[in-house]
Parts: sequence; C-alpha cells; structure tokens
Amino acid sequence: MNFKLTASMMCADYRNLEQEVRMLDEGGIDSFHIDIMDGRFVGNFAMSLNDMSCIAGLTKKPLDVHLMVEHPVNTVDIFLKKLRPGDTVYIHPEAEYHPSVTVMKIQDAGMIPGIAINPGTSVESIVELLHIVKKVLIMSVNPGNASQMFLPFVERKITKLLAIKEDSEIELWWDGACTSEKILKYAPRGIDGFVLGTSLLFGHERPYGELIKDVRNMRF
Ligand code: S6P
Ligand code: MG
Repeated sequence: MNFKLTASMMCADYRNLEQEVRMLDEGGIDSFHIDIMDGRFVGNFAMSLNDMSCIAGLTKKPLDVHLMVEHPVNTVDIFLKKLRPGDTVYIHPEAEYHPSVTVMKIQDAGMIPGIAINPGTSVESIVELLHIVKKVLIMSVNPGNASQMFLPFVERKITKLLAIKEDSEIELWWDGACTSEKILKYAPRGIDGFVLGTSLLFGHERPYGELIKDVRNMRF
C-alpha cells in the first residue's frame, strides 16, 4: 500500500530535538510536520520559526509546514525564506480574506501549496481553491492540540474529497488522531499521507523506527 507518513514535531521530546530528528529520519519517516500557531487562530502556541529552521538544518527530508495563524499572507514570507523547494506550506482558508493570494505566493516561492481545512469547513466552501493547491490537509480534530478525540462527522467530508480526487491531481492528507484503524480504512481508499502524533508515534517508549515499520507493515 502506497502512503506517506509525516511526524508531528510538536509532539517530539524537546529535551533533545536533534536526536529526535535523527531517530525519525533513520527510522524511515517521509517528512517532518511542523505545527506553527499564533495563539489567535488557535488558542495555543506550539512551534515557531526557530524550531522550524532548526529541524530544517537537521534533515534533508521535506518539511510539511502547517500554519495555524491568522492572515498568513502577512507572515508567510518569513517562513518561505527559510524553506527549500519541495517543502509544503499549508494555510487555513478560514484564517484568510483572500486565501488564493496566499496560496499563489507559496507556489511562486517554489514550495508546494496546500490548504488545511477545519472539521467545520465544508468541501463546497473550498472547492475553487482545489484548482490551485496541490495538497489538502484534512483536520479530523479541531486544530490547536495533539491527543484529541477523532470527530466522526469529518468522515462524510473525506468521502466527498476522495470522489473529487479521482478527477484531479490533488493529494489528500490526514491530520489528527491518526490510528492504525484509520490508516487501514483510508489508505486503500486514496488518502495519500498521514500525520503521526501521539496516537501512533510519540510517547510510546519504543524506537521510532519500529513504530514506523509497524505502520508500514500493516496487513491491508
Ligand atoms: C493539531 C495539529 C496536529 C497534531 C497531530 C497530533 O493542531 O495540527 O498536527 O499535532 O495531529 O496527532 P495525535 O495523534 O496526537 O492526535
Ligand atoms: Mg498539523
């Protein structure tokens, strides 16, 4: 089964971030998911620019930057300057007056543009953006925190997006409460990638390499 795995670095052990990155890298993770928050769009502060740059300097694998900030058009440039072509930047359309402007800025800077959509955001409200983004990060929890409960009403939206994906080039990624059960159900249906947080990767007291291998070796 072909699907990608990205590590939600807000869940990492910051006592030794370098070692965390190395163990994930050597353990076979595909990319590093960087949750940037501003305390306004979501009521939390997770990672910031310096954390992102630090991780970028520790790995050659792509970064997957999830901007949970109000009006990212005002600050996206400072992130773009520190990224490499092939890195992804997701913005939340709910946080922007003119999300297509910000998406095009990301594209023009050579990064992969994406949108992250909240559980309460409908497919209908973002359908035009699907013509200009390469990736959609489907939030199956409300953004802001790790270790939350999966919100089952999101499944109907996932089914709609999977149908749209059949006639387009977009990639669909899953963010929030990602368990083996969800990967077993949705990888075969066409979800391209999954954000691994506390449910499957962090805080399990087993080497990351083993945990990642377990996910890849699941029987579908
Ligand atoms: C939430 C954030 C996510 C989480 C991740 C946690 O605002 O965007 O990336 O860090 O989903 O995973 P889990 O398995 O702890 O819910
Ligand atoms: Mg995220």
